[in-house]
Amino acid sequence: MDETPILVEQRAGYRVITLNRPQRLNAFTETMHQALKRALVEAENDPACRALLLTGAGRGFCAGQDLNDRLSQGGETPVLGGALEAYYNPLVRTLRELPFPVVAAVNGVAAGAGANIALACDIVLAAKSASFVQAFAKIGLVPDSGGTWILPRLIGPARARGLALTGEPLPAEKAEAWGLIWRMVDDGELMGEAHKLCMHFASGPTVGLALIKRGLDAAWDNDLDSQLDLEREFQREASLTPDYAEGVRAFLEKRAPVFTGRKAK
Ligand code: T3D
Repeated sequence: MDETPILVEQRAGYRVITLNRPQRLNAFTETMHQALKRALVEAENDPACRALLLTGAGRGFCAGQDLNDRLSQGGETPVLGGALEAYYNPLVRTLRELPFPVVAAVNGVAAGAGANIALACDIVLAAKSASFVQAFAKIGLVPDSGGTWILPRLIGPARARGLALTGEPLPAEKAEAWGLIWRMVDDGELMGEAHKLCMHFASGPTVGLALIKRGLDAAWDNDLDSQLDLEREFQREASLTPDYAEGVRAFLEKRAPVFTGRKAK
């Protein structure tokens, strides 16, 4: 079943990574983590890659950790700190830090770490039939993969607590209404919309977009003064890119800009 736990497709200017263990709703195994890690490193090292689309095969997005690998064996209970350190935490950090936008196309249920990995992406599009489940409490665990950090920031402490403590599924429509995700779309439109967004980003001012990601992430912890300083630095960096010059020229010439995504010389 695990021969190709991750599918990678190269498109013009972006890559599509599909979690591919549909029989288990794309739950994570170690092999799948390793394959995903390789795919992300390759995407990051490819200068032609200017956006990433992450989705799931079959009827689910991802059901988190594959619990078959967590059955206690011979009375030995698995201790999980190591798996977070080795796989889940680096994955979330990588998704946040990739120097281009990451779009999650949540095609079905996203549960446990699967929900929080989706929420770690820059833009979350969800099919109408999708749902987000903080399944952890149902098996005696705590939200991981950044869940305890991102949920209260996105939807406020009361809703974050409700979702985390009950493990109740949150349908896509409500997720959109609560501000957990960017947009819900009809099931049949999900992949088309996700590709459209990636194509847009693939011809965008990539360095500027990467700085936007970093600026917004830093803002969670900064006071206004520090954030203003950071904006000054990032704006200086963005203004040195050829895309800024092109953006201004295109505006004044009343035409669409042609961004290359190149760094400043
Ligand atoms: O361990 C560590 O390294 C620490 C890190 C932990 C991170 C985590 O993610 S912990 C949380 C793990 N995930 C869960 O607890 C979710 C478990 N799954 C579910 O609660 C439900 O499957 C869903 C709510 C996601 C979907 O429900 P439903 O009714 O749509 O589907 P289903 O029938 O339950 O699942 C379909 C199949 O996928 C089924 O297999 P079967 O019976 O057809 O052979 C089911 O067993 C399998 N499946 C779903 N989730 C998992 C799974 N198999 C293994 N692990 C799973 N997580």
